Amino acid sequence: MKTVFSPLHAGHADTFELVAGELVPGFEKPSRAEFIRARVESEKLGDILPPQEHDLSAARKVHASDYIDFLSTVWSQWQAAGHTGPAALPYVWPTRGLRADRRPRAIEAQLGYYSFDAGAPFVKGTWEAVKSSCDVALTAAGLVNTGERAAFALCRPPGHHAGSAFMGGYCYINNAAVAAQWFRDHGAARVSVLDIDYHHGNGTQEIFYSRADVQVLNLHADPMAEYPFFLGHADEHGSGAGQGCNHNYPMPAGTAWDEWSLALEDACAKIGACRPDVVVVSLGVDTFEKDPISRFRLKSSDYPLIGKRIRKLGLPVLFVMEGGYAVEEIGINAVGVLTGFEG
Ligand code: Q9C
Ligand code: ZN
Repeated sequence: MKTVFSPLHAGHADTFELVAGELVPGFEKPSRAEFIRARVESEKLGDILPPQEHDLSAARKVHASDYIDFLSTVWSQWQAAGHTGPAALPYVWPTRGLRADRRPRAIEAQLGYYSFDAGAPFVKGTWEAVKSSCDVALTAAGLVNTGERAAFALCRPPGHHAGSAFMGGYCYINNAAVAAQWFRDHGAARVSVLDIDYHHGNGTQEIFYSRADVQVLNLHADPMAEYPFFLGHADEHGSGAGQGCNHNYPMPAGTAWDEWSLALEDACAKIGACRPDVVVVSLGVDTFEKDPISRFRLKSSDYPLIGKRIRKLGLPVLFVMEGGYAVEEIGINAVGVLTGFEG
């Protein structure tokens, strides 16, 4: 299997996030991608290719155009405002009782307008990394569309929390959603997105919620207890034409392979029934027992079994990297899925 990877991810570095009332170094850090790349090499998974540059038209098909314009100008606006803090972060949101029908000029306000949390910090190299991550997904999608059985988009930053017009949870552009839409625009009648990251992929769900041409399946921690809290319940099945095309599998803290694999089995049966032309896997490995911010208990030996089950679908697959914060083992676990797929 070929991997697409961009060194530009490394510019998105030295970020910060709020944990228990304290501003701490971000868990979503450059070494994540470097450990995965090193494991792709040592396991001889296949060639590692740079992304081809794409214009932003593919991203604008799932994201609002003004949101993409915002992302590409945050850092320059932040600097023009004279701010000197280490990262641009929102601190005010147009929630219930406030007006979201007007977008203030101030960059502080725009950061809140286009986000649902303070979990998507901007630093100098963030936009270039975000853009390259999207290029990585589109380039790997192109490999699948030209006949590769599967490809690995080693995306960083991740994407599945980003919605049509909001960032959050370390995510800016929804790489998996952009790729799914790209497949639709390049010959696929139906696409399934299988999201196995520990956190519910609220952005992907929001983007495709009313559509019948993109099925979305999410295996994740119960939002009653875990981030992103405000979406991801089992009764969210889609709306309008998309009714019945969204499937959530919320699971409690402590979930291990025995229970998790039953959800995977059910999701795979639903993918089979949908008969998509291609599957996009949002590949998070923060389900790992030693993940520092998560509470599932998958073991390293479980990840190849995930790949093996996905292989059994008998469909072309694009793997898109999402979360996973146990940096020492992130390569073993992510590449474990891919080698399990290869058999
Ligand atoms: N800072 C992905 O795995 N956690 N995003 C907030 C307090 C947010 C995870 C905890 C987790 C976001 C792609
Ligand atoms: Zn996650």
